Amino acid sequence: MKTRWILIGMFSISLLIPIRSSYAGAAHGYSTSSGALATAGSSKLGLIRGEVHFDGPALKPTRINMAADPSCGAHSGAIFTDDFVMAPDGKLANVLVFISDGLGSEQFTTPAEPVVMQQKGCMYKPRVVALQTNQKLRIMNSDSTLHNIHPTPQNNREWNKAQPGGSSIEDSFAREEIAIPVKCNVHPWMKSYISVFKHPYFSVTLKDGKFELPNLPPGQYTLEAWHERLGTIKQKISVSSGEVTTVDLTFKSAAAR
Ligand SMILES: [Cu+2]
Repeated sequence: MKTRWILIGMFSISLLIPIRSSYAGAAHGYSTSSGALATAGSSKLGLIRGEVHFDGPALKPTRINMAADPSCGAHSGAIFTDDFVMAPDGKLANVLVFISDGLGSEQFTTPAEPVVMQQKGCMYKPRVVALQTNQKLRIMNSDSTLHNIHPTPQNNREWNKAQPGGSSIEDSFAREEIAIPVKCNVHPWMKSYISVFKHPYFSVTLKDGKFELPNLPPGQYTLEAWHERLGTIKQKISVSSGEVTTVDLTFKSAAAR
């Protein structure tokens, strides 16, 4: 396969030799409950799998002072934001990886299961959240203190809900939008990002940097990766019938802020 490199500003993506292996879709445990089609005409579905890395020294996270609210709970030692979480080997967490182009007008079912985010120790867990349009987002308050969850979207209805300790609320977003900032009006250090997609082809990395986008119809796609301090990288990628395409993405330290 001929691969094309796209550089966007200071960011780059590296496609290490695309490795193809066969992929059996739902038959091998990739459920289609997310709404993706089980087949695309006579073609078998494909899978994109990879890891996200950062090529420089770890960025310094910001220190948080929670003294204003003692009921945020006992934290051992200094508290830092989780806006840059990297494993010692350079694998990067809290990266949103998604298909941004190539799906055409395909319609996808909204999953019945909610996506859950926690407020615990006056931090959002996870910090980077993704879900489908109109899918329920369940927000738990595991603390004894009052939180106030307040997403500030550009392309969706804004909502702002006070949440007493121990309570849980649900809401949703009707339109696609990447990285809606979320704040708590009570605790100024609390921050998270919610992304909303019309399709199920997205993933947020954990500390192992891994992502997987299963059940993709064969075709040409644009793959994007977003990190709150490193920006966005993009790449064209080709998915073949019944095959796994392996791609590793690397954020460059020059892009950091
Ligand atoms: Cu709060």
